[in-house]
Amino acid sequence: MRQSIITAVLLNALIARAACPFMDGNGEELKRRTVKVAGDDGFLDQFTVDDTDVYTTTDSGTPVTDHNSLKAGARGPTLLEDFVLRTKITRFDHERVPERAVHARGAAAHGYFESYADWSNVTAASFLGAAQKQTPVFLRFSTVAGSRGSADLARDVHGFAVRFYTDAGNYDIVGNNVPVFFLQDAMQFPDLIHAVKPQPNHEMPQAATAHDTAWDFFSQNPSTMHTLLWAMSGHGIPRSYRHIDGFGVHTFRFVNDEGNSKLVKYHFKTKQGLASLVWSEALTLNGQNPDFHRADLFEAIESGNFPEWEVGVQIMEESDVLRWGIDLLDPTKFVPVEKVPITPIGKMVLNRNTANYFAETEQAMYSPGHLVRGIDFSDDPLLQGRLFSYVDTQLNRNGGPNFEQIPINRPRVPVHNNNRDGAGQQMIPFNKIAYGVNTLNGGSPKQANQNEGKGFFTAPARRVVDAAYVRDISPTFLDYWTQPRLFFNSLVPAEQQMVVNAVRFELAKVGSVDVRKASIAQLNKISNDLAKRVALAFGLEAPAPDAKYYHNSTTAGVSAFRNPLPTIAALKVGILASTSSKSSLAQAAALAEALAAKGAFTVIIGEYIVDGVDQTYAASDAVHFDGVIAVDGTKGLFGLKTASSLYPNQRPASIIRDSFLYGKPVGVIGDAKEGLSACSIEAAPGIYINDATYDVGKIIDQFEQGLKTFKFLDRFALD
Ligand code: HDE
Repeated sequence: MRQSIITAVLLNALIARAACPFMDGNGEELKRRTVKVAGDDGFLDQFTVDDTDVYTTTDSGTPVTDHNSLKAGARGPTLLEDFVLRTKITRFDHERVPERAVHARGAAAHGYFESYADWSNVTAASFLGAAQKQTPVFLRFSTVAGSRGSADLARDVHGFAVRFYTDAGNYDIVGNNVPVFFLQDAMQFPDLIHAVKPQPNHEMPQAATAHDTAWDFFSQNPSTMHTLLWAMSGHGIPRSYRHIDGFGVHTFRFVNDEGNSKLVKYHFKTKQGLASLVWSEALTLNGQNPDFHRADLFEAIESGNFPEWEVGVQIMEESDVLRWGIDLLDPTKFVPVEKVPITPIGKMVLNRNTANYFAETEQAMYSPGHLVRGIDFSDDPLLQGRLFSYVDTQLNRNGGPNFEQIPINRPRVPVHNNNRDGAGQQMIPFNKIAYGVNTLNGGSPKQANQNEGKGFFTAPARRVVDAAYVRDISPTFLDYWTQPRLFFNSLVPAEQQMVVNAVRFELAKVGSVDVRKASIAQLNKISNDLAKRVALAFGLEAPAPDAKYYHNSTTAGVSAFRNPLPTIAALKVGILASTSSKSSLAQAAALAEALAAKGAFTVIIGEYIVDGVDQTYAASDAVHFDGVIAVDGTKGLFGLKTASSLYPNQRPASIIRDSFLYGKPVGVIGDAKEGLSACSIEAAPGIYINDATYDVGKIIDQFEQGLKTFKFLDRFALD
């Protein structure tokens, strides 16, 4: 069963385990792994429960047989007395907590951050205080608009929430996979979310901005334009969570022990490379495998392919706040790397899956207000609003104030203060003196200061200017179009086309012609080319240039398609074979082994499952793979007249055709060339045609390059 994945696992020699990670096999997966991985301080182990070889008990610990309720006679009524039944059913009735109001759908993993150096010259943050210092992290990825049960490939901005369990308290960077946000003021957040969530009359559409209210909001609130373009590009439909970057978005401060502060912006650069899917693939995947992203993350980590990010900061002076014609307090702008390069400060590795989704992922309660000494906020009005919202939302989700005591939320340091009681209090405060200032407990818990207790402190350089109270927006926030244009200019042409196509798709689902026109008017302020191409799809007159913000500048690092991937680790290759040909299965096995040696996952597909076949054609589709190779001996599968009851008509050919259409590498060996002919595919970049007397090494090298190219963009039409 799935030997190829096993091979990758064994090669990595990190976790010896059996078979597919989604199958419980011989029961090993049911137990929490005891092998310690780097950065795991074992803190959560004290809270884990192992149900192996024990008796069932009630919640209060009484052993019971709970398979039958207590009845008055075998066929009589169930008795109210049955406390076992009542508590079991009651517990079940209360299993759910409210899902997150936004970012409800997500997945998470544990890992560690390792500092590259002692950064105490710029920050007093202890987790950055020494080279190679490791700090446990918990990273949750998410989409924004969809509910908890929605599909992973919804086109959306992606959450990238990192908790550092530092030795000076928890520090959360609750970021996204794009460096900017839709809004500049927290006051508008409920409006944005009401507009993008399913419409209130019929609760449709789920997890999509392709509807009237979303685009009405976008077109009437131009601060959304920049993030909207990122979401419409490849960044909105990433290949996996492993293939996205993360950003802190807001400007924060680093403060050192002397009280000197710098402005900083966080970047988490994926070491797997940026990779994105195309929209038709995403649409199919949402039906075929709505768990595609969480499965990828889980499988990669289980097999020892630990995803990694380089963590960096753009470091700026306090006086730089308006220096580059952008206001660093405005979260709809990023600082181009040409202005301020990114200083790498450490690396972050995810190396451990959760043991329990609810206990860990669902109960993880992040907050930008989880801050540690050495770091400080900025006056970004969106950030300021977030500082209120997150705690409030946790109170709602958890039903009380003790959510910080849930294992996944507990800091790794002792908590001492005079906060008391509340639903679900887990601790037994020993001290009867729950107030300060006191004398009866020697003044304890004492107040830390900078020297004693290493207390948190606000950057001394922070100042408020003498100004009247206003409900207003800063004039330095008002250019909404220059940076989206910078982003659009910096994409490769096929990627620009993807943005055009995405907007065409979304606006096609918008019923209001006025909303369409208003949206195109906004796009026209960014780029006349973009606006004209969108207008074309709706038979609307091409708008005249609205050129005030037009420019030809570009910036590096924002395209998801410009660079080949550095690694093919944990990418998945479908190998099309035939159960009717022993030699085809042997060839498939040899290819699988060679690809596994390069870290790729492989799935050998056959008409039915026999030894050497991992999956049937009936359960396979091009969207499951990053590339496909059809081996010699499969010719008979591709002819138009070769219907089989074992799989839908033409499935083997459609895997090849769709892989081609989605821009994936396609290899054929020997008579599998028939598969290309059946789909009218001719020789082209990323199409690898090999004779029956093939050389495994050559095919694998070609195919590795193909996988790294990831998308062969010349297959997509431009207009
Ligand atoms: Fe959030 N956001 N947000 N947000 N956000 C939440 O908090 C909110 C914003 C982000 O994996 C909620 O615990 C307001 C920016 C992520 O658990 C809620 C505003 C950025 C996550 C909330 C913003 C984010 C959330 C819902 C504007 C990127 C998921 C559940 C003032 C920098 C965290 C929760 C996880 C979650 C409010 C804007 C990222 C309702 C009011 C900007 C990654 O409190």
